[in-house]
Amino acid sequence: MSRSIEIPFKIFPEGWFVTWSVTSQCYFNGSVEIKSGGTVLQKIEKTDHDVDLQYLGHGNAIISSQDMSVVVTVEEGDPSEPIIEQHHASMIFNKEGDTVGITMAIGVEDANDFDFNDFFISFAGWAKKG
Ligand SMILES: [Ca+2]
Repeated sequence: MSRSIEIPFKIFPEGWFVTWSVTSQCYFNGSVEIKSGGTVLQKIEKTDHDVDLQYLGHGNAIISSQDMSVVVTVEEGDPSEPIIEQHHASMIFNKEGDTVGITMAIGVEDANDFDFNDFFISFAGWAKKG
C-alpha cells in the first residue's frame, strides 16, 4: 500500500526559471513528482532498497504557474505511518536589494526515526535564465 504527501508552495513567480534536484537515503521504493499548475513537470523514481545516499535526478523548467507542489509517494512501509516533511526557503538579492533568486529545501520523513532525510528535494529559482 502506498503512502503519499503533496507539499504545495507558491514562492516562485510565474515565468521564473526553476531548477531542482532530488536525493534519497530511504529503504523503500518511491517517487517524487514536481508539479506546476497541476501539471507534472517531472517524475523521479527510486527503485531499489539501497539506503546509501542516492542522487535520483534533477530537472528545470520555466514555470507557467506560481502554484507548484511536490508529491512524494512511498510504495512500501507501515501504512499507518504518515509521510511528513519540513521545509525552508530563503532569497538571494542583488546589490540593489532586488530578489533575483529563491532557494527552498524539503526534507521528507517516511518512517519513525524523524531524520527527515528519506527524500530531499532542493530548489533554486531564478528571475533570469542564463
Ligand atoms: Ca527517516
